[in-house]
Amino acid sequence: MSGGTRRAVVALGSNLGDRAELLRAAVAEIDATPGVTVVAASAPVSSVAVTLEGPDESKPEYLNAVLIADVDLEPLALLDALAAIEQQHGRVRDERWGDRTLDLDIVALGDVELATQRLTLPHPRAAERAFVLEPWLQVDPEARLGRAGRVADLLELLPDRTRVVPGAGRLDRPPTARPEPDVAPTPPDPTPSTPTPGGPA
Ligand code: A4P
Ligand code: MG
Repeated sequence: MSGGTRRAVVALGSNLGDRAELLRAAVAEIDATPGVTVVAASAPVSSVAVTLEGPDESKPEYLNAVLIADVDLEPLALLDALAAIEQQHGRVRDERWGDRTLDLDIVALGDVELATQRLTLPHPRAAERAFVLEPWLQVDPEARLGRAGRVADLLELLPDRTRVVPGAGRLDRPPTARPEPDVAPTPPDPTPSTPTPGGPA
């Protein structure tokens, strides 16, 4: 039985390697997954690593982002597809909440509620994490997290904030995209340049 198309919210995180490039590649690969179409992806935000002992500034900082996608897969099939993308990017699982090249979590999948060994939906820790809620609000200011309520209200309750990454654009836009210059480019010099005889070769 298929549940039809559902709107998914996926959280991306990386604190090892070329973090921005890893997030950008992951967005493209998720979009290329059969049955998944990315609708929007936030800009990356930066935050201190949260470990099982609490925030740890001695660990590499994280870049996090959130994407919204339309998904025609069952929940476990989406989890498997995301795990395969993590693996392709060298994800190693040796420590819970340990450093990682790429972490892809399903924050929510439509209004599915699940609590199995492999998958809990909505994600049980999303409401406590500014590094999930802030980028999510960027792409959906009206977002709601299941029974927990409005994401904007949940964020108000959190003490921590993420930092904007200077120069980082949204991950659903090409990295080379630049705003149009608002001054006309300088016209070429009207005097044609002639090679100087005997000048440097
Ligand atoms: N799993 C259950 N529910 C889900 C879900 N909704 N989405 C299971 C994805 N996976 C889900 O995850 C362990 C298992 O959770 C998976 O095999 C899957 O079956 P994992 O990615 O192997 O390990 P993990 O990420 O270390 O564990 P966990 O408990 O999922 O960690 P979190 O809660 O994702 O936290 N600090 C900052 N600043 N930024 C971060 O992104 N991330 C974490 C990981 C810790 N600290 C961080 C960040
Ligand atoms: Mg994970």
